[in-house]
Amino acid sequence: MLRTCPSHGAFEGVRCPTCGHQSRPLLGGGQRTRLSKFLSGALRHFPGDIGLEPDERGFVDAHVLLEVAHARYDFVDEETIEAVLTLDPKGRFEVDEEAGRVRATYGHSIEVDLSDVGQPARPSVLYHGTAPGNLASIREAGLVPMGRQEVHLSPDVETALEVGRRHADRPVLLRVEAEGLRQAGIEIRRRAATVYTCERVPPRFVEVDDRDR
Ligand code: HQG
Repeated sequence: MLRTCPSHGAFEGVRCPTCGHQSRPLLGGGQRTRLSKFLSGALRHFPGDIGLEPDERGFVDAHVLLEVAHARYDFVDEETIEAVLTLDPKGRFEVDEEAGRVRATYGHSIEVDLSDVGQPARPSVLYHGTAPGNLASIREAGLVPMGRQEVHLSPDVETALEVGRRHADRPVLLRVEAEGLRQAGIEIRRRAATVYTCERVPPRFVEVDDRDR
């Protein structure tokens, strides 16, 4: 649930982190999730279908985004959309307030230039959670972007397993030798706090991590 404080705006939790007031509810958990999924889909996968025109870096006009989201869900207004975009727990969205535009920071299937999102990173190891059924093919071809522009990797085991649970109840945990990947000339970028991406991971840098869990 998101709440909002008259003095300090939207916040997550029970009390305003700045003044401690409980203030009023803004958006229920279900509404927040629905809106976040719609915005992610709109910015990553189907902008053209709903009248959005992303520029080459994936930015769309914030007012047009508000209009299409409001047309979809009548609980959406300027305050609710801003709260969902700026308080996203994974940093899925980038809001450029000055220019009045918004983009997704990762996960795209549409072609976009994200070379200025996040920073190049030099982790030694990264993780990836996937469905057991994908394993044979990953052993052969490595990790490839499938429907997206890039391969998505996680900095820790828990996050990777959470990503993997979107695909299977008992996901397989893969360990990616990120250092070797970089030495092979494949750039890794940190797109958001728990999201790293690269163009592909050849099979020699992937191994199953079957630690007890
Ligand atoms: C698999 C979510 C067979 C790959 C998450 C994965 C992430 C292969 C699936 C972000 C393969 C693609 C992305 C190969 C890769 N053969 N299967 N050679 N190579 N795969 O959803 O990484 O919550 O496109 O293992 O948290 O699961 O939406 O990618 O299982 O950060 O913000 O092909 O999306 O973020 O699935 O998830 P996905 P993902 P949000």
